Amino acid sequence: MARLFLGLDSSTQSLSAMVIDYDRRKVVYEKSLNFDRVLPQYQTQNGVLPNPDPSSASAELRRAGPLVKHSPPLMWADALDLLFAEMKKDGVALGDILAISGSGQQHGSVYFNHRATGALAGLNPAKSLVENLADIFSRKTSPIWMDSSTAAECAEIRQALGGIKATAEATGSDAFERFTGPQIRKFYKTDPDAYAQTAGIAVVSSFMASLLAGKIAPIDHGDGAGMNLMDIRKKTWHPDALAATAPDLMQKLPPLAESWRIIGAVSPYFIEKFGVNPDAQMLVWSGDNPCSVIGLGLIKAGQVAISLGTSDTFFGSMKKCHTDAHGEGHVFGSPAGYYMTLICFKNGSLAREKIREQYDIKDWNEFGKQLASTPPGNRGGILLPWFDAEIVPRVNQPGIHRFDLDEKDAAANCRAVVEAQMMAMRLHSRWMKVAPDRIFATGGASQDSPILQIMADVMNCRVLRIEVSKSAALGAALRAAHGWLVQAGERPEWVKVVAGFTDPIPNSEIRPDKKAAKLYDKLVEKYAACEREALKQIH
Ligand code: XUL
Repeated sequence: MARLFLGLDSSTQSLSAMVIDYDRRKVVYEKSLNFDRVLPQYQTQNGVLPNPDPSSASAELRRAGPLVKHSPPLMWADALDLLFAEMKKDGVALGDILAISGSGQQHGSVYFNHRATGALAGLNPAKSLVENLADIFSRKTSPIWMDSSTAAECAEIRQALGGIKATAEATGSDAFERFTGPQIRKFYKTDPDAYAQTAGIAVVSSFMASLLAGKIAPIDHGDGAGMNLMDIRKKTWHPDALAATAPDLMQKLPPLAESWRIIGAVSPYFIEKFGVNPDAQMLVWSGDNPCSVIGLGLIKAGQVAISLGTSDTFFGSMKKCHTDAHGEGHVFGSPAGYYMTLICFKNGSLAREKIREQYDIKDWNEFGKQLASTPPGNRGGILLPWFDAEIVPRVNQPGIHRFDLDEKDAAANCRAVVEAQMMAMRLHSRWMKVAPDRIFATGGASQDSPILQIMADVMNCRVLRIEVSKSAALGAALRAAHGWLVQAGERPEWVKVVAGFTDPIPNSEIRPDKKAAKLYDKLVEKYAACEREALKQIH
């Protein structure tokens, strides 16, 4: 019989399912439900509650400013019901699924009252999940990763822990607005009564796992590190971070667990209602980035992937834990063991598109031709493409800065935006101390070879393209397979688990041009000086 595993991905905008046939190395089913489209009654826009929204369920949101971004946790539960109903309708062999795991958007938090444990244990299949769970929340809406309203709380936590470097050393990251700890602190400060009524706090991944397992689920080391609450080295809750965040927090947090741990059986709700295999094992869920690390095949220390998407993301897999003293990058636990790093550059596609529009370049093919028509190093011209406030380096005032670059020269500006993005990645990933022998490139812009050539030259490293549009859901399914095999006593090696699912596209390798690479060794220093100069002007 086929060994089938289910991976779910609860992202900002949608809930997706992927079923893999492990022995055939094949994805056999994929489905994605877009929250705005299938659940319009929650009135979200791209999965997020519009703000301020007079009809919003929560007084907290009605008072909120534009930096607040929340979503309704009941919508996520509703989507889970719908997705299982779809899978049943589509004839997915739910009765043969051996294990289930999942991925959740990172940092978002869910607040339970004292009724949650009982309600989860007694889910009634004659009712919907929404009917079962309507009164288990002490906070109606959940702050998500897009929320940046906690600058004051970040400053307080950072100060209590001894500054940026010490906070990163302790928890894997500096205090970030979107991270769960600062969000919990803000809730405690602004609504102490509701905080006191809170019996348990989950992150999105552990919330979804709790629904499927019918009990409060642990948080894994990937998502625990996205909270500013976990000791990144000991992988236990950090007492000082908890004390800096809110009172009695320890009693409200679930245990931490390795992401290959089995939580238990699937709740009878899913077995009776949708025909899920009664012997299926529920694994701990993780965050979308830790799951993507598996879905991209980054299972060996030192491996690196770059995703060129709306924002550009630099992922690395790391054996020994180094944290970033400047507090720009993050260290999370990796589901493959060891650690993973993540650096998020906000001005990714956004900046490339802005330049394309500004110079009236009709498509990406034409953009690629402009790149090819200019020499590597751009004759020393540098552009800092901070069209939006940037995360790395921290730039809170958007602006475009040019050095030795003629604004009228379309081709030079196209090259400059891509070179700047690649040099920023090289510069700001130095703290990770990884020297990869190849980089996996993914995301929309990774289809353009001239962009990847610049990546290879700036990084002085081979670049291989990898086509994984649903890396988080795939990573979750592969984690389900791995956890099940561990439980079965098979001692699976990650290399074997991911083989055939995450292989690079054949013949996609791009090699660095040695002359160009030498030139960038120098130019990256000029780029760093330009960043320093611009930051001095801004701050
Ligand atoms: C990572 C982050 C985002 C979310 C998106 O730190 O905030 O990538 O995980 O879902």
